Amino acid sequence: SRNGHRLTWERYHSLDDIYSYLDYLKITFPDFVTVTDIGTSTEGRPIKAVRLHQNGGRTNKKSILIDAGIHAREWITPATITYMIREIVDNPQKYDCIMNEFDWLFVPVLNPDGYAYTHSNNRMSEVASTKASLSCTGADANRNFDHHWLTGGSSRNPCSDTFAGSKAFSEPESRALRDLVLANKDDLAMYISLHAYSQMWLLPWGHKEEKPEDFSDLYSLAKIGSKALETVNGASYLIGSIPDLLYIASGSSIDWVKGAAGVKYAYTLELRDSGRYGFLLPARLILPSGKETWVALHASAIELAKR
Ligand code: ING
Repeated sequence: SRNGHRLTWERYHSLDDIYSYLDYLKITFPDFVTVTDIGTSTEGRPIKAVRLHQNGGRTNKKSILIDAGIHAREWITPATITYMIREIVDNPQKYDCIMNEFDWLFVPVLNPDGYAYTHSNNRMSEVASTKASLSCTGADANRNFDHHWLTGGSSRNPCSDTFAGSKAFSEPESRALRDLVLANKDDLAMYISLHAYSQMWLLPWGHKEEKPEDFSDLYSLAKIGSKALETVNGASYLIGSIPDLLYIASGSSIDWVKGAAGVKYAYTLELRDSGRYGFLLPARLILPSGKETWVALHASAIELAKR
């Protein structure tokens, strides 16, 4: 195409389109973009990570890690994450300051099997690691992490949408994220897992109602991010712990990243909308979502650099 890639942010794209975009980035911005395979999905698809960095690589910089698409049907999350990548690579001067502070690591589709499956078969499949609850195959990777695994809000039943897996880290998707985090453990300043929907900025813990002792630090940073987000299109986000705003959920990525890997700032963003369209968010809302989410994360990164 005219741009050298097929992504438009005007409709939801296939996994192939998203992965070709990552190849395009690698070729077009070799000094600025590194793309790596961080694992292989249950059905054999690569799980890819993108690192945006200045001066051709890692120095002693801190990193910010953002993932999307752990849940198959939450299509706005890969669309939003690729929007943010494009915003940075297309405006390097504008983001020189924040790129000077942090490397940005993105996992655009943590669950490629599920994403592909919701494009070809069942749009509403939630299941994380493989195909669908129809055949009772596949676990919820966001219940499969080894921090208080299977201690509430997840299921032993392989036919459940919240099946925790046969054991902690039974799924290659959760292992891929685990290994990426461990490989960057000492550098990670913040981790954000993108979900949909509800318009919430969620804080740990998921497995219990009790708050971490640094909850107020996490809360104040979330407040800065969500305020910035609201300035873009007026969308409002609730901020709070997972049980306070939703439900108890054990074995999630943010609980493991904070509780086991020790990354202080670990969040989940539930992107648009607040329920009108839910998972079937119209594609015309990709751009508003991308813009406001990026403004929010950019503002929180600027604040984080001061802490
Ligand atoms: N939401 C998340 C879920 O996996 C969540 C909420 C986030 C739970 C972080 C635990 C930890 O249930 C969606 N929309 O799936």
